[in-house]
Amino acid sequence: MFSNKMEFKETFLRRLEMTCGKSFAESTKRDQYDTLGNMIREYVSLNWIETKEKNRVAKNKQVYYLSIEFLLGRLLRHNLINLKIDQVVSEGLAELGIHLDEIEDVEVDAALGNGGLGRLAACFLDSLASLNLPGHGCGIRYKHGLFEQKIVDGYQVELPEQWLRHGHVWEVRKADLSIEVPFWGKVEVSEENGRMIFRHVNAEMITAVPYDMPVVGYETETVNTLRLWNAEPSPYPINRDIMQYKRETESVSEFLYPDDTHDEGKILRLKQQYFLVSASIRSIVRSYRKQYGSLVDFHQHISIHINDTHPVLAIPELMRILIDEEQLSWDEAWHITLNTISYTNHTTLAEALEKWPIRIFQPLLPRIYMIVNEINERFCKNLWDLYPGDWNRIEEMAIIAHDQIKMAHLALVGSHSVNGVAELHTEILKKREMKNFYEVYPEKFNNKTNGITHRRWLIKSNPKLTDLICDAIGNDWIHKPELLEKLEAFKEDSVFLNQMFLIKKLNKELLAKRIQDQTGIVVDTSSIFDIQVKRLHAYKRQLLNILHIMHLYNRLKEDSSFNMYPRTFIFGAKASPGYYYAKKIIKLINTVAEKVNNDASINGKLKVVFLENYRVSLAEDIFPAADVSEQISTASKEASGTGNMKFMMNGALTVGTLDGANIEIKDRVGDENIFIFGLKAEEVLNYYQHGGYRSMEYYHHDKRIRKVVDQLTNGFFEGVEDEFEAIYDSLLMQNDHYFVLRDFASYIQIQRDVDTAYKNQQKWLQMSLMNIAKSGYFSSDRTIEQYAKEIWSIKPVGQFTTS
Ligand code: 26M
Repeated sequence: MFSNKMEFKETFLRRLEMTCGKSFAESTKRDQYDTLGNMIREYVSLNWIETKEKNRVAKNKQVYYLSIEFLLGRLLRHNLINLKIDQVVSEGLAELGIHLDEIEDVEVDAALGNGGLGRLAACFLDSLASLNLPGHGCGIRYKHGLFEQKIVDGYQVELPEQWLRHGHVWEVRKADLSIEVPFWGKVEVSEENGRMIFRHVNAEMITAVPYDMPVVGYETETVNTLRLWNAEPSPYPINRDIMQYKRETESVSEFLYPDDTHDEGKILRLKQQYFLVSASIRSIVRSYRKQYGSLVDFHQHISIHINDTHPVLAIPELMRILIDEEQLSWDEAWHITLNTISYTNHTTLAEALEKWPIRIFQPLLPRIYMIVNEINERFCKNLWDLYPGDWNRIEEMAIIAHDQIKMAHLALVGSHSVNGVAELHTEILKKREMKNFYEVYPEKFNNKTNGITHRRWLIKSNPKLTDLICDAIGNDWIHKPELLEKLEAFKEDSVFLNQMFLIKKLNKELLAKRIQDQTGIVVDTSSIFDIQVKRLHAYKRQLLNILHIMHLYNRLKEDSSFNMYPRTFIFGAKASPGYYYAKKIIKLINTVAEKVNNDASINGKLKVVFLENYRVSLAEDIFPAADVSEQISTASKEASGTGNMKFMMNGALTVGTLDGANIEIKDRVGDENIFIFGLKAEEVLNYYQHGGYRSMEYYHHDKRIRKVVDQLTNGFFEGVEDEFEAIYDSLLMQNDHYFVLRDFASYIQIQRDVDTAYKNQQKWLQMSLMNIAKSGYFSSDRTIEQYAKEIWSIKPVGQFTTS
């Protein structure tokens, strides 16, 4: 299509005129974006076809990653970089007087996810393709991604997100590959030649139409597929109001649920889950049958991974196909299903564990319910053999109990591998949350510590640091990120350290500009940029951070000689629309910001910024500008965290609890290059088990605590004295479930240590360097290599000889 700048420019101009019907001079930024995007998609289409063909011919084992969320962000620059044509393109465009940055800004994020779990799925796709592994994503093409957040008068306001308003150049609709997904109706059971026959009759069909997106690997010819399903009315006849049917059908892929913890038990959510699962499994089986005929060796060629329990109906759906359509026996079908499916757990929070009332589940999915029931009965019989008479244990472990179906139990029983997402998290699953299951199936449990793609989170987001690293150690690290360790050799190189400093400063200036454009707040780029960006949750303790800021403000006001290095505290966070308490915290952050930023008497030592609408594209500007990374969850609550890794890779130092992957970050950088504080997981869990914590005592015994807690309600914030009563109550009346006051003193102390450390610039830069040098382990390439080898048994595909 083009192999140099000249050819690129010619093709681009010709295509622009052809598709937009305008001259170059008349074209808008959007015309230019659309033209470029379509060009790039076509550019990869040959390799896309070749990848599929190659996998088919070689009979490679393939993995399908089923996820209710894929938080992709923007794709233009990402694809240009992976194709290694970003330079040709940006220079070619520049010669036409166009800035690639401006074109890039036309693209809206594909925000088909809430947070960590969805972004992890997107990083995994990038690593699979970049490692030449045959692995594909299956998800839902939500018409509206995660809501857009506006801050009005300090409060969060949600607007519907509209990423498809101008179309999406990266997708290809494949209506001929549509799948009919049945809901409702009933199951007729009969017997033919001594076999039970199950017929699902009077079902209402929803058509699942696939939209495929190419997943381009870095510097490789591999192009995998992300298949997103769209819900549309089926051509099958129905006997009810057609308009209502159409509306109900389309609602299945209309909205992403905006909660990343609470299981709401809404029927539409269950419909979404079965819609995703059924369309995906049937399409996998359809192409498998075409190639292999029989399904008896299915598990030898196919691996299906379920991202949390949301797609867990993959287990009964595969059983249904093997039994009802393929006419295998239960035991044969079970053998295949068990060996095909693997499962990742992402949380131990009780409120996030999915369960469905039978009264909702059974009418909607009658045949699937029968199969879940049978799985449960056989499982309980096995338990009875293992633990005869131990009714309590069996009731606790059953998949169906008290008229509810427990999705995590189904996942544990029906898959051959169960993994947690960080070492501590996996230990907590084995020793506590899933202890009973670990006793029965010890061989299933394993850990796969999360990772992030260094291609988006370093190469794309921080090009200056990337160049510096390449100048220093070459570019082998891009393919083997653990080679970043070579940077350690520059620890005493003051020229190198100074360049790191200058790059951080430039990145801070870019972010400062953005902050000023968005909020009007002017921040000092020589202050410490101290950042907490993540979903808003009580357990993530944004409250601890903001109370500490209030404390610093109090110190500055009380004592004019109080000496602190100037700091800019930056927050970004969306609260689930129905999460009252989380929304109060947002209001509190904005209220503190208002007060502190407008108080001239503190000489600009303290600034507080809340950036609205935190999302992937904004994150890409934030991580490179951070000095301090706030990872302060109540120990044991954050399964892994992945933002912690993005900060580290960009040279920020972590202030964190010993929770999730923070522990593994500490193990790699060493105690001297991280700021650890607070209760340990064991201590937190012991408090929960045995009691003994009285938040009121900490309030009474520490006047710093008393002062900030009182300020929530005593008129310190004028005009909003009633606003924060719920926060006040949670801390004192409800005994501070997340140990904010318990960890407060220790947090103040560690923040003093940060202040002291930053004053020694050389030392700080060395610490920062060590963080970058040790971040290679947290590349999702390492994570995916472990999944490929230890769970999926898939191997890299050889490169093509053509092209
Ligand atoms: C479930 C039912 C109904 C509505 C929403 C949900 C739901 C959606 C997303 C529940 C949880 C969801 O995500 C959980 C999540 O993002 N967990 C995070 O996973 C990351 C990747 O493993 C970890 O790094 C984080 O620690 C963990 O909180």
